[in-house]
Amino acid sequence: MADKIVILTGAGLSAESGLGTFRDEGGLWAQHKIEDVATPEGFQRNPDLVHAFYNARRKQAAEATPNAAHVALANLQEQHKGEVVIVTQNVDGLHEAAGGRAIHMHGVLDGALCAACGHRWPAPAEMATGQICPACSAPTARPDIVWFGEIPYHMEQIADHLQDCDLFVSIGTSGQVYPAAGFVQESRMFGASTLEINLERTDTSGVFDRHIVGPATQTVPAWVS
Ligand code: BV8
Repeated sequence: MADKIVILTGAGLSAESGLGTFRDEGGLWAQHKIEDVATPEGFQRNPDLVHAFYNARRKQAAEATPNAAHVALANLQEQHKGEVVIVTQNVDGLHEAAGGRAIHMHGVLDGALCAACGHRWPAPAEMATGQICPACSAPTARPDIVWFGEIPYHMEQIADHLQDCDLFVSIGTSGQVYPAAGFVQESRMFGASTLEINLERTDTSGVFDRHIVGPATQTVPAWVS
């Protein structure tokens, strides 16, 4: 197994924990238009709808348990002699629930953010329009989620990891959302070998050196062992 590994995870990793993916049949985006629930404009237009969307997902995530793939990745972080960095697009907190640690580039469902002063605090189970920020008292609480058109978190830290990893692994992501979808190319530029683990081939499969196809709860433990 390579020395330093960077692993990008997406919604497919949590699918077998019962959490919906975005672009699969009947996925989250089939039920809602992206621009209505995952953009700052959508939040401005209809904050009640966006809070309802994230309240439902926060409740579902709180009731979900990590699956064998999350546990296998946490074990890899524990046991691998080199460094294992997980960068996740997921906001469900299941990497931590499995005992792992991840860089959350798209935010977290259990976080609240003040749109006025930038203060962050643990989100209540139900967020609502006009909720007061505990730091500046403005009625500007929003989910601490990175929406389309917003800059993902920790991008400099992620770029550093991509530059010095030996192996880049993408697990359970369709590779359609940037900048995450570009990480494979970035790591290749610095000499990393690349592996895609996914239920099926994706639009970016051609860029990867290797592929393992199948459900994450089978493919990830097998790859880690
Ligand atoms: C940015 C919020 C600039 C969190 C999300 C035009 C206008 C504005 C922007 C753009 C534009 N054109 C392009 C852009 C950039 C845009 C973008 O990429 N758009 C796409 C649609 C073209 N990106 C942005 O706006 C980003 N910001 O670019 O800022 C910038 C950037 C860098 C530096 C400076 C400035 C912000 C992107 C973040 C948006 N927020 N969601 C939430 O609600 O959860 S994105 C959303 O998609 C989720 O975060 C999700 O994680 C992410 C990716 O989806 P996937 O995880 O891949 O899920 P998906 O359903 O697609 O695929 C699941 C896969 O799993 C499938 O392949 C399936 O086969 C597989 N699978 C299923 N079951 C299993 C499985 N695999 C294994 N086992 C199973 N059992």
